[in-house]
Amino acid sequence: MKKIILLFLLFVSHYTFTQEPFVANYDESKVGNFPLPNPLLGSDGTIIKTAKQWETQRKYWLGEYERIMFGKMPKTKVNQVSRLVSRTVIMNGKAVQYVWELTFAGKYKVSILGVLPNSSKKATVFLGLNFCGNQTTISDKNIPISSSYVVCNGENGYKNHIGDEGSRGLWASRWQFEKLIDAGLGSITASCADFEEDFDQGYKNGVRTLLAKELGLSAEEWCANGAWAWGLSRILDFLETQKMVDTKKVVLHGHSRLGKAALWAGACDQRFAGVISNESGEGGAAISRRNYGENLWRITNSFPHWFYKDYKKYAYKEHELPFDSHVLLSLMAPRPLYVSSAVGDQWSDPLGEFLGAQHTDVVYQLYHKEGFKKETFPHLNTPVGNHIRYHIREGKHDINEYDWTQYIQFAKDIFNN
Ligand code: GTR
Repeated sequence: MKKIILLFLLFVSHYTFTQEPFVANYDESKVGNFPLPNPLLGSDGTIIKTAKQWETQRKYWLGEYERIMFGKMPKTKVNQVSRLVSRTVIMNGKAVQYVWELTFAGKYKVSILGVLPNSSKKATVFLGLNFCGNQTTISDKNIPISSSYVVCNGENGYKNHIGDEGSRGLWASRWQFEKLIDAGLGSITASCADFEEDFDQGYKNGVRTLLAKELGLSAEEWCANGAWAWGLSRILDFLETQKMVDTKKVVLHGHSRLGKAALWAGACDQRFAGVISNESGEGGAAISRRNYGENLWRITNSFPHWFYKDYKKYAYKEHELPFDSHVLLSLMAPRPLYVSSAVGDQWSDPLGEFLGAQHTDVVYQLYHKEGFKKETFPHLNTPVGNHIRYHIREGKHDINEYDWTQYIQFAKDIFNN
């Protein structure tokens, strides 16, 4: 009987706690103190002093991120075969649109879209996942419509979270392909849902389940962000087999939840030449120890599948985390890093994102890369920094033409072309 009463009480307290409405703080005076862990502090208490020592230290941090936040990144390679599905000259001859199909372990299929300059020169490209299917990024009938469950719904083009003909080109403004092509740059994308559908049971149809045996990891040992990041690296593996992309010049990018995935991919895979986090917020570029906007409790309750199961234990105990977002961002060093925010997206904590980037400075300094320490939080629409760059633009949570204008400039600056 006692046991039953105890279980009942546990259930009630759990229910009451999770049902409590979350009220985000937007008052800077209530943010509190948030001393940050030193990325250079080694597990044996010594301070890392050289870039060489940092290579060992970054492995330590990767291990901590795997242990607490993202779970394991598979080490085993799975057989991967590609097939060209279509090649179409578009934009009045300026660009070539490719659709490829990747098959993993002879059974698991993913659709990749490439929009590249129509040139014999290897292209510098941006690589990022999309939310709602490749067909939403550009209106072209040659792009297969994704049949996966996506977060888009209730708008034209979706029924029960599945896209139809009406979804073609719906999110083209987030991709700005023609602008990239006019700048001599290309873009590669795939739907995040091809690796894992974005809901708490999505893992059952995704790589975490259907390739578990081949990858040697069970679904619970990692998370949706892990599956998405893994996918980004597999797309890079594929690009390395193609002659039209310069795989030394692949810049990772991601918006919002997919910005978190891009950061984890960039941390795990140093082949990516640069990384852009567009409004990645909590669990991405924003400092979790700051009580502002979305917090760790809220994100791990709303989206438990995004993170490894242990991450939620740090809800309201962020100060006990061995790291904060500046450590994740430091794992991009010495590569160029761009963090961006929007003033209408206070939920993502713009100042927290800026500070995340700023506190990577000690690590970038090890590589004698211009740090970000001297920068102060900028005015709207005024990018600051060089090798590490940041902007906050006007407008809402989105990735738009203004952002892409900056990212194009960033790519031109880092690759000198
Ligand atoms: C929100 C979530 C954010 C962000 C966003 C998005 O609901 O709280 O952390 O990831 O979704 O991906 O659009």
